[in-house]
Amino acid sequence: MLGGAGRLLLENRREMDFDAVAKHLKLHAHLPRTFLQYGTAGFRGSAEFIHHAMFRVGLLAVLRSKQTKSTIGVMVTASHNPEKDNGAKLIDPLGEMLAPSWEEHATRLANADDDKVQNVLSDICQKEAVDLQHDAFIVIGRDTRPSSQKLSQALIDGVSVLGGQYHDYGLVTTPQLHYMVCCRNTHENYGIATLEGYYQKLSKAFLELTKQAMNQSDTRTSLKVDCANGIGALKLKEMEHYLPRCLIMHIVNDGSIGKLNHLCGADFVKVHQKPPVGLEIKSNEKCCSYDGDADRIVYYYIDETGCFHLLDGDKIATLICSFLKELLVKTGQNLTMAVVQTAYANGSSTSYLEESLKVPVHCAKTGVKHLHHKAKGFDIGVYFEANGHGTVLFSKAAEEQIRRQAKEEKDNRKREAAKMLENTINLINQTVGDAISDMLLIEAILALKNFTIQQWDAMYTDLPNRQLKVQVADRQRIETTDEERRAVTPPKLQDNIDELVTRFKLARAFVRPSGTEDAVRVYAESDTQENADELAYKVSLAVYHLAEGVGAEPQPIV
Ligand code: G16
Repeated sequence: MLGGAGRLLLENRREMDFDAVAKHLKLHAHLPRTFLQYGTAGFRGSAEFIHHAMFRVGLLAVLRSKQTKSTIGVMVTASHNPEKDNGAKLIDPLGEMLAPSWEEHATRLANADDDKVQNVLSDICQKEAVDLQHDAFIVIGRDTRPSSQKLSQALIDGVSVLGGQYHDYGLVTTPQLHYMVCCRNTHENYGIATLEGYYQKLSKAFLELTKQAMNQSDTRTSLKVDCANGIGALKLKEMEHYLPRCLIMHIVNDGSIGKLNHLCGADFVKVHQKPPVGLEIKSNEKCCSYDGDADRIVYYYIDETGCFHLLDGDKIATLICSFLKELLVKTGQNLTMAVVQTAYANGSSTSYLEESLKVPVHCAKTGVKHLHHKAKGFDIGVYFEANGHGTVLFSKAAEEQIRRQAKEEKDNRKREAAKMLENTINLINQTVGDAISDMLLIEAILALKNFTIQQWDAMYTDLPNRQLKVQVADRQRIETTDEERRAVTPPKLQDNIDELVTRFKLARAFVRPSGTEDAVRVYAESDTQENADELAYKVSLAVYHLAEGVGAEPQPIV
């Protein structure tokens, strides 16, 4: 007599059409030259070498969907990476990033030899108690990379060969696909699972929230938006018609001429601390940049002296926190609020949040999945990476409490504040960082506070900082601990960094292997830009020498 697990195995064997899988595997053959890791945000690599992985992601998505009995999403994108790269991000039922145990399955499946794929699939089914008799439904989206359509086809092939049903949303931003997944799995409680539904939900919340500030006929705010020549441009243009005229947006780097992420976009602006090409910037003009799949945003301006000012994820978190805190005080609600940052957070932002705003700050490893997870532990969890990727999470109980107060509160002042909080909740994409939704929230807050970008910037002063990349033979040789703030291997590296840091004022530095690029990232901050640059340079030299650097030795920053 077979037990539950044995019976499931037998039924699964009957359900899985191994012959069809084998036939299709030949069409999407594995090129054994590259090892693919499901990294910080999914698979990333040169588009020519990931075709087989996309087919296998399709297979995996079906298993995950059957196991969770929910719709699963797959976004074809390599986000901030160069145009020649591509990749996939899997989206779990509530619009969150894929669960860590499944990341391991994804890596194993992507790297298995063709003749081992069936074993890996059976093994996953057994370990995760996947019942293949369940239906599977996958939603698919892609960014504007030239390779995305073909890779998305390989993905669909993988879904179909295991009998999964799918809906292809075509060109969408990553956060839009996260939104669709969440809508579908909450019976559209979260929103309507169409682009129209997304635009209407966000624009309605924006209009309601800013009613008070934008009703004054002379209130106009203008913003230059660099869309990194990516999908964000197409989607923002679609959304423009839903937004009030007083929000004047000039969309640049819309993909009509430039190359995706090339000398533009949020990552370029953050790392190089200068404006993107393609954007003419006059002094004190408010500008922002999205990344290639529009899940990150940073703001910036140039002052009268020509000095560039970046308002990154840390500044965004601070602005949002101060706004939410003021509203909470007005409502009289006693809800816990915390901020989650990573090691990249500027030291000044952490001090400001803790000392001036009195909001507790927690540190997580790089990768929104880690921040998201920590932020879920509070009534209101604000999480932002310094690179501009982040959002705000409201616990179910907090959300219900706020919505109830917005409806039933007798005190006018408190009710109005609760309504504003309710509209803030509706405006935020709680599934993941979303450049469009974050931008609208920031614009709403600035309008309501009657703040210019300069006033926002003046909330606190960033410590000068520098980020660099070092090429090494094997970046996995760098192992870290303490939320990536300390290196454990190679030996002596951390001692070296510690010693270097003592030579500079207000200094801090750390190194970590990137999970999206073949490089080791170096971060340093200090009292002056020269010192931050010098410290970053010296730390990169240490990495280069102790972790088998390849190519030319790092050079001083001039
Ligand atoms: C992804 C992740 C982010 C992470 C970034 C860089 O962003 O979603 O959480 O900060 O990669 O990661 P790493 O330093 O490991 O390369 P995106 O916008 O590229 O998807």
